[in-house]
Amino acid sequence: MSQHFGRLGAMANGRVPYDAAAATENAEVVADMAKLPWAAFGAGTEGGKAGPEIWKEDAKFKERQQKLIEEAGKPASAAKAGNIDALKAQFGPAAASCKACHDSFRAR
Ligand code: ASC
Repeated sequence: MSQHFGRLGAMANGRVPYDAAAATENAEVVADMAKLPWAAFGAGTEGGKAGPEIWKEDAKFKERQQKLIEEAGKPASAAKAGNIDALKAQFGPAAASCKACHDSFRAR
């Protein structure tokens, strides 16, 4: 996820030239992947890089999931529509939704 989000960010932040096909491809992977991790945090899966708060703060964890799914989906729609300005504007909030969950729930 980080790889694909990073490629998108390089374009959104102008570190590499904007490539519409690459932006769409990477944004779609990000949007799809944002929906996938959650089944891996069920009962009995505690540990690894996941902080113990995940299993103690269920409502907050679910709220962060929904936020990621929502925010990480937007750049894909913008990329498909060829709307670079929207994609640039949406990248920051999508990154913030990654960070919000990591700050609260990633093991330190
Ligand atoms: C990334 C990545 C994250 C997020 C986060 C945003 O590219 O791997 O986890 O962006 O750093 O703040």
